Amino acid sequence: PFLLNVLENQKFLNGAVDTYFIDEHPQLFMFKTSQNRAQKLLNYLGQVLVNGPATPLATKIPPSDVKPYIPPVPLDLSPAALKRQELTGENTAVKPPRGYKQILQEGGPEAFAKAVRQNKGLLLMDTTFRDAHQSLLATRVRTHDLLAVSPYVAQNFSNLYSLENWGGATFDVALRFLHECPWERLREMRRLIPNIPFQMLLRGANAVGYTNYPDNVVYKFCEMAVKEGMDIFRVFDSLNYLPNLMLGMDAAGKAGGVVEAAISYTGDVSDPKKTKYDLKYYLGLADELIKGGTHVLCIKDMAGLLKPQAAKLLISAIRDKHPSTPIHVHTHDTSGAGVAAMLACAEAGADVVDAAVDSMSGLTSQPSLGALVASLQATPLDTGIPLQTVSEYSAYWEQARTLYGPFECTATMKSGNADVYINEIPGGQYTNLQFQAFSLGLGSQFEQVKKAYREANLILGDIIKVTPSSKVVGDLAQFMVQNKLTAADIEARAEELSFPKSVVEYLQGAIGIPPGGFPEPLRSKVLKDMPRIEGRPGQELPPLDFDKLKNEIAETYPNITDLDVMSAAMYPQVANDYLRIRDKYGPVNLLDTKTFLVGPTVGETIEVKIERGKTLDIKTLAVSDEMTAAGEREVFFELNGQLRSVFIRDEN
Ligand code: 3PY
Ligand code: ZN
Repeated sequence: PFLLNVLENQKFLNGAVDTYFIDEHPQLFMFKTSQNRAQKLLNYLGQVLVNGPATPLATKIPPSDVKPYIPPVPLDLSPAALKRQELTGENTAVKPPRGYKQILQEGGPEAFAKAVRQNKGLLLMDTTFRDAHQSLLATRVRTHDLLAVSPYVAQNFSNLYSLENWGGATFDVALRFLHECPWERLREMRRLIPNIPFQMLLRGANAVGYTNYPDNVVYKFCEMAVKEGMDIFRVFDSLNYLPNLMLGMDAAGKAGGVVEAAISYTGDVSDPKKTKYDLKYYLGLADELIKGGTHVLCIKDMAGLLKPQAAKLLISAIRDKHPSTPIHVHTHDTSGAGVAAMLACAEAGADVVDAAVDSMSGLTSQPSLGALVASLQATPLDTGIPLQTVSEYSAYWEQARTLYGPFECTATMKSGNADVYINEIPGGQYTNLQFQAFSLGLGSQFEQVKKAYREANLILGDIIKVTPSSKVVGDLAQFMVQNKLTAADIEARAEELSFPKSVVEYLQGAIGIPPGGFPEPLRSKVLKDMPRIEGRPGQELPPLDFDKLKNEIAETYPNITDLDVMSAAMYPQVANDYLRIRDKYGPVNLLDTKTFLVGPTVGETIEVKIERGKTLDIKTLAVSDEMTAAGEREVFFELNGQLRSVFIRDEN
């Protein structure tokens, strides 16, 4: 029968729908399966079979053959739901329990913050969908594997403060390496998890990039994120530079989001000898952020430097001074002291702490969710989450993680390392630097890089280190190791050395002004008469003309959406490559992870859910040994029982 689809539905077009709209009107989402898309996917499979992985793999560990067991959720067996199932082929879970998302929807950010503050037990943010895999698996976890367990999360974790599932490096990596749309990921997670607030990491004026954007880009980005389902914006600046922080906070707040302004933590407040970043510094910053209207205050310990004793001092001091502001603490477990530190935070008055599900926790990721839940059971801070539930969730990730062997940090990292208190390298960067050192075949180089990182930090003025300032320090450290330069060499030869671009730009003021100002005489020696940026870098930038950008891209890709345009505003080249690949290979995000990474196995059949209720069965039959005159190989498939073949240029 002819069915009108959603693009012709007035209610939908007016935006007057909630997340249940899709479930209640499945017929509106029936589009004709595009033969074209199936053909494009065959081209992708052929390409990987003939020429190898289309995305770079980092380790020698292959993706496992496992189909992760997905813990079941209770199904809705009402006649209406069964009808929906018949139409879409998709099982419908019962409506998940109410969560903080509903409190937010009904009362707005202030009511949400109040409810969080009034909660008796410790609340948790689950980082499994973002920071955990950013730290352990090079941010490579795909939408496919996130969505598979999303209904379980919605049913069983309704008392989470939030699920961190977007922002940070996920935006870039989704487009660049996974060839999938980060916006689509957000929208689909929202559809399956209507009850838990979603949280993202916003790099202040750097949004989800590595550079400053014009203000209108940051505002529009936040607006679009809220529209697609984002709730809480953890806003930080890599130098704790207030004007950048305030810009991000204002953008998140104006978009209707919960503002969670973050103080990036470095140094050690429990060490009286470390005076640059002392209690007074952090309390002053907390005052400013609260005065600036943050709904929740975050302590962002991106390297995992907040020792239990320091946590007690810092959190209780902020708690005393600001009794009504919720406090949320983020950390990494690099040293192994993460659980102890988060328990100390909870006892000192923090409302929320971050954790990753057990099988995705530890090392440079967040401390274990199960360990925290178990430690607080039957105490006044009980999280209310059953350990058995955590364990089922963890079992899913334990298996799903094996699909990402090619990005597994444990290929080189075997344990936590308390030397992070000396080098202060943030979690994600720690893993990256180790990978790089080992891939050069020089494990011992990592020791040198860590030492150089510490020196580079001091040369640059002992700065806060988190994206993008951490890259500046990392680049200088690599430069020192490669050129065998000591701190004394840098000082003596600053005028003649050709420093990495990021270092020069940092000294110019391109990412903001560090606490205590720029290091002199280094700055003057390096910059000489180069221009310097005074004040907030983004202030100088002319607004981006989105219409113009859209028209430019539409010349090549006529079907481009406003979301694609925003991706292009963030990452021009990366987004362009993504659009090219999408145009050529279709929805590769729908392939299972092993197939996506290393291609299908000859003789086997894979299932691809191309849309709700429509599945493609693709059997890979053979790759021809012969090459055509044009240098192509023919790859044979059976697509839903019909023989198909594609010609792929052999690039070997
Ligand atoms: C990011 O900016 O991606 C981070 O995770 C910083 O901690
Ligand atoms: Zn982090």
